[in-house]
Amino acid sequence: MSEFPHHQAETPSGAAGPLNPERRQLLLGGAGLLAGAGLVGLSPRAWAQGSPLPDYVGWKNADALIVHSANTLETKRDAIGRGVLTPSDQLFVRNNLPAPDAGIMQDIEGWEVNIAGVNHPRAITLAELKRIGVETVVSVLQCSGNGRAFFPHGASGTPWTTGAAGCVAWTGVPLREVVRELGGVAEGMNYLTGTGGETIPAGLDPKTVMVERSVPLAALEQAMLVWEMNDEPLSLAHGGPVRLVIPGYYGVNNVKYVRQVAFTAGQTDAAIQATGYRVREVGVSGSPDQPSMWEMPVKSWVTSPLASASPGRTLIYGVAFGGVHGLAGVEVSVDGGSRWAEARFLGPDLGRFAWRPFVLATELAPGEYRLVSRATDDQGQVQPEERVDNERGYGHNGWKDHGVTLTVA
Ligand SMILES: Nc1nc2c(c(=O)[nH]1)N[C@H]1C(S)=C(S)[C@@H](COP(=O)(O)O)O[C@H]1N2
Ligand SMILES: [Mo]
Repeated sequence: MSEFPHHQAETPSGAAGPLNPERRQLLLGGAGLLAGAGLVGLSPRAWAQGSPLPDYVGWKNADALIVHSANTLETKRDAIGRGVLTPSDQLFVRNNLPAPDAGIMQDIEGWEVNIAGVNHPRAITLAELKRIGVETVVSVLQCSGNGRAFFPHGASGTPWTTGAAGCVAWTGVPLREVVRELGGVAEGMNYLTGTGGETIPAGLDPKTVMVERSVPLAALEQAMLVWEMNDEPLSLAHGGPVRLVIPGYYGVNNVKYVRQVAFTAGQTDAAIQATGYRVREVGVSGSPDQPSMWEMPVKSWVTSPLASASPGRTLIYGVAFGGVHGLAGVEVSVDGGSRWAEARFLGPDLGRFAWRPFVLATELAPGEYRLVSRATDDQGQVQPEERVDNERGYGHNGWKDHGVTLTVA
């Protein structure tokens, strides 16, 4: 991926396109203000005065969300709910770059995804994708940094606790069907590389900020190009018109506003891949030889009750998932992990990549309790007790830190 392919939205001359000169001027107009903040606010999204949410996520349920920044919204721990799917208006949002202008949603059927590294490469519109095939897959969407707030070294990045995760239904076409249409993957390709459709502000080296992620070619088995989330057209906030979804993989690999999917021999040299999202010891910088945030491991946490309860019968709720593997079971402890009881799943099993709400009914006398949960995947891998400390606070699935202290009185 040596070149920076042109943005599909540059082509239309629509007034609201991201590259419309006036609009662009507007976006960059605030750059001086942000210069000291580095990449934090390349171009802030509009945010109506007094409104609890930025405009592009104005349709969300503000009561369910913690607004870390205009580009970073977390679902409150008690807002996950007990349903099998996370309501769209409560799902977290994470943008490394500001979301593209809403103008890209004006002609969603005409949105083009360039497919490269196949035997017959070409650009393909959403209208065409919809004619190739369709499937609905339920998967957990979880940011690599979910649980970062529990790392004691103060890892830099958003201090997510549990709410940079949700479980949603994606509808789209399996990428392998698109690839078959285009003659199959070209020889010698080892990775699937997706490129996001954000406009890169002028004057910046695209490689330093662009969202371009490579995953091992094996992920083609489950990769999808999706246009619906929870049975509704994919919103701009969640990557519309078209998003690359890799069920079982961390959030960052699920490239929003995808404008290119390329099969490549090596991984992209974009910073977000080469040095970002790399697991390494505290104090060490990122480099391509370190593990990348790809497949998600087994994880669970309690969602209710979170602080207090009345004595007597208590229902303890939570969510559990196997990540890239299926989920086998989940246990709950009310004494910080000394004794465990098997919890019961709530609602239907929506497949290998979905999470499952769970519940355990128990009797609690007045006192203080430490509620923890521990899931096991279908490969027999058990959620570990401890986190693995690492520089950026990635991949925390340790059950101990995710516990809650409950006062029964
Ligand atoms: N194009 C693009 N895709 C992206 C991102 C982004 O900034 N731009 N952020 C990634 C990260 S880090 C995460 S955790 C998820 C968040 O998905 P959501 O905003 O739909 O919850 O999107 C991923 N895909
Ligand atoms: Mo993320």
